Amino acid sequence: MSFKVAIVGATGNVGREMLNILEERGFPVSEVVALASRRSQGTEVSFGDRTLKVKALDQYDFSDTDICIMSAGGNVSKEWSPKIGKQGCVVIDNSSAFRYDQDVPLIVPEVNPDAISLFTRKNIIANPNCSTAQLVVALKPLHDFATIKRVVVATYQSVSGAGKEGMDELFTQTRAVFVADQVDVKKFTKRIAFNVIPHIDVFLDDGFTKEEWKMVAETKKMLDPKIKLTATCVRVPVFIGHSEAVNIEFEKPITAEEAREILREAPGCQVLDKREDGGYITPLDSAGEDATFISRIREDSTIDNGLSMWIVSDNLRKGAALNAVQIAELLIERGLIQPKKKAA
Ligand code: 11C
Repeated sequence: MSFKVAIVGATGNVGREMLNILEERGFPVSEVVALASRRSQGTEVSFGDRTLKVKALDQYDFSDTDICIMSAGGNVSKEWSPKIGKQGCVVIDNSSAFRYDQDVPLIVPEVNPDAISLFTRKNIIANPNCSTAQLVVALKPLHDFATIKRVVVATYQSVSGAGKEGMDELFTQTRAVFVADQVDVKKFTKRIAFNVIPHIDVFLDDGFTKEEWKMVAETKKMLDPKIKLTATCVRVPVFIGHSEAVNIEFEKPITAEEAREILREAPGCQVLDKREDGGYITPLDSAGEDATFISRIREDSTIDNGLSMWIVSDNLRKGAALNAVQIAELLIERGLIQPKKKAA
């Protein structure tokens, strides 16, 4: 059984990673179609050892396509996902456009796989924000053991979360600091090279940013609406890999050693926690990896049943492309999708 898969936003950071991951994991494809805006039509992207020519999204007919994985931003998704879904093609959307819609499941397969069956309402499944995806992968097994009451998280998010332009800006500014008089600021609100910026996405009325709000809303939707969470999201001059310093208050007692053991066995998690020089994960180490890495697990004696830890993952993979492909795999595993075209 194999499926016709379309990738929308195939020329972007996440779109290219989606193509890599489909190939790496041997996803059962009968055909892969790379789509983007008309501006990118004809651009070449790689799928394994094949080269795909990008086609224009607005000229493509989805009626014989089984799965569409979208990574083209919220506005494109708002316009196109419902139309594609109505053509009987299941949309897995990486944008925030439908994440908070109660008729659209928001899925991290290690966390809430059973919620996926709801997708039939709109034929759309949402992929979470990268900073939430890695957080809930690590929180879920701990919540099952000791019930989380409250989470305080500070993120250290790489520039690739802001797309190729974000990566280009870090590169260009870093070089300009050494070789040019002028350092231009375009994508971010202040210089990112040799700096950190406590601002991701737009400001909301209460002083939090939308990125911070997303972490709250998405954790509640996927893991447990009773969990209280507060976040400070910060952009750092790192190309790939989001890091998070996390403090968790539980209802029941849990020791650092118990947490370490639980996380060692948990799907999608990898514990790297030696209390010695270099015995922890950094974003650089996480780039290109699938796991959510957990380090620096320790008891917080300033609260009852408290733990602190450091969680890092490749934001383009588990935070985006890998999770989207895992959702497609889950649809197949559960028999929730059949190819429109039967193999000859
Ligand atoms: C960032 N987390 O690092 C964002 C990117 O809602 O899917 C992803 C935004 C989203 O800038």
